[in-house]
Amino acid sequence: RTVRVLGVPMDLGADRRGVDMGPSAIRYGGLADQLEALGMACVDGGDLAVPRPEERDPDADQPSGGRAKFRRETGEVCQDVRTAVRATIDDGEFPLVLGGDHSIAIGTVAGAADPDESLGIVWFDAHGDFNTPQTTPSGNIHGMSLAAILGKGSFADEAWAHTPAVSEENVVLVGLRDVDDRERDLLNESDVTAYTMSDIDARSVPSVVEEALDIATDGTDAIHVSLDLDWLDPTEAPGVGTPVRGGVSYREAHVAMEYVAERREAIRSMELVEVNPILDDHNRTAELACELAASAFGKVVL
Ligand code: DIR
Ligand code: MN
Ligand code: MN
Ligand code: MN
Repeated sequence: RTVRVLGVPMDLGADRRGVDMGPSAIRYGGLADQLEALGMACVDGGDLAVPRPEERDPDADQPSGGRAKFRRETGEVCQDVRTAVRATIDDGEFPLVLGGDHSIAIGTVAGAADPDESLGIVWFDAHGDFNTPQTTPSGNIHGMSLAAILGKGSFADEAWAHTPAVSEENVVLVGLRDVDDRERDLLNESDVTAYTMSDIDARSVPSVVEEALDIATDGTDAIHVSLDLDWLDPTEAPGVGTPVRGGVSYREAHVAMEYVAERREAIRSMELVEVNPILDDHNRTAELACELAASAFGKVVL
């Protein structure tokens, strides 16, 4: 299989932190070498153009009764991501999208979801990313991207955001430990399945991840895997936009990706997001992202 790497140096979806440098850091971390060592062909599609936040007004063009900073620019970038991901799939290649903040998932999923099919999602994250412009405490779209995909709040009226091919019943969050109050209500009212770190403590990563993959693949044509590096504990992944203590360990992350690899026939697209080189320790978080991608594509010891 040929993997096409698509960089999206996006940092409009959160207060400016340095995740726009994530695609470079992940490339320096040895992504292509890791994938080629598995016998995969790896082509680099380069980076998409993303406007600089300094040259735009975050509060232009806001939804009624809510706030979504850089809404217009985020919509434009996500439409470009959608086009690039769709073209990659149409060419018979596998899209591996490098962030950038997690708002880019709105575009990745829109590109991966064929409108005539159904797409499941497994979303590894410390956060729910389930705010809407009406519930958000920050106005940052990276904390809203999953809600946007599912058409929550005013995203229901935004064609670039809402992807009807994704049903809540086939969406699974894994690793939660930081959820806002109104976000929690929205998540609890939804049909999304959410596994917290407490669930992982009680049941172990293999059991939770296997169940998550069962739910995402149940009756769907394909699945998308979204990996926010803040899913891991900051001791392993310090270089992320919004670190939160109490995440999964190095080994737990690898074993999770090994379970993902067992379903790789069902996986249509994957993304690695929120790597922040400014907070990193000698690029180790980006290197870890490359290693985890290799595990997800089937790297085994023996
Ligand atoms: C917070 C932070 N829930 C927000 N979200 C983050 O701004 O909506 N998502 N960091 O990745
Ligand atoms: Mn996220
Ligand atoms: Mn589409
Ligand atoms: Mn996160």
